[in-house]
Amino acid sequence: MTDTILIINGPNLDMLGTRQPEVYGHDTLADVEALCQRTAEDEGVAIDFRQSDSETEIMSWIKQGRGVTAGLILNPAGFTSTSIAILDALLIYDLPIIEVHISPLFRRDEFRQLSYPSKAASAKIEGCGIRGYEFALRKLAEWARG
Ligand code: DHK
Repeated sequence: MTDTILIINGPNLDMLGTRQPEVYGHDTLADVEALCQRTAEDEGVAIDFRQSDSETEIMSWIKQGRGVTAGLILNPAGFTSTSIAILDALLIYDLPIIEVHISPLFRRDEFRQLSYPSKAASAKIEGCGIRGYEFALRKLAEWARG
């Protein structure tokens, strides 16, 4: 059994740190990766950390992760409320998935409330800032250990 947790970040998350810091904070995507790397080392797992603006690429990564990773952290970002195709890829993935959002979607725009990925997720963390990735990684590591 692999001990690699796949972490996929959706569109515009490459701009963390400069993008609406009042909503997403000042940490960059490199800071998120460093936090995940430290957490992974602490938990004794490996990570495969990625970002893409492409729905096609995200679907491919999810499907390629099937059977060769132990779990998935997904921040679907702007695809959250639009992509049935990503939901279908997540249903194919067939391993534990935690959906993460940096901001508290529950008190943001109405159009952000619908999440297709949630229908395939085991858990969802939102509004904890980038620490949400750490919490998700610790939970997936716990599940991977059985
Ligand atoms: C990130 C985005 O890019 C938005 O499209 C989502 C999410 C919220 C976040 O909070 O991480 O609506």
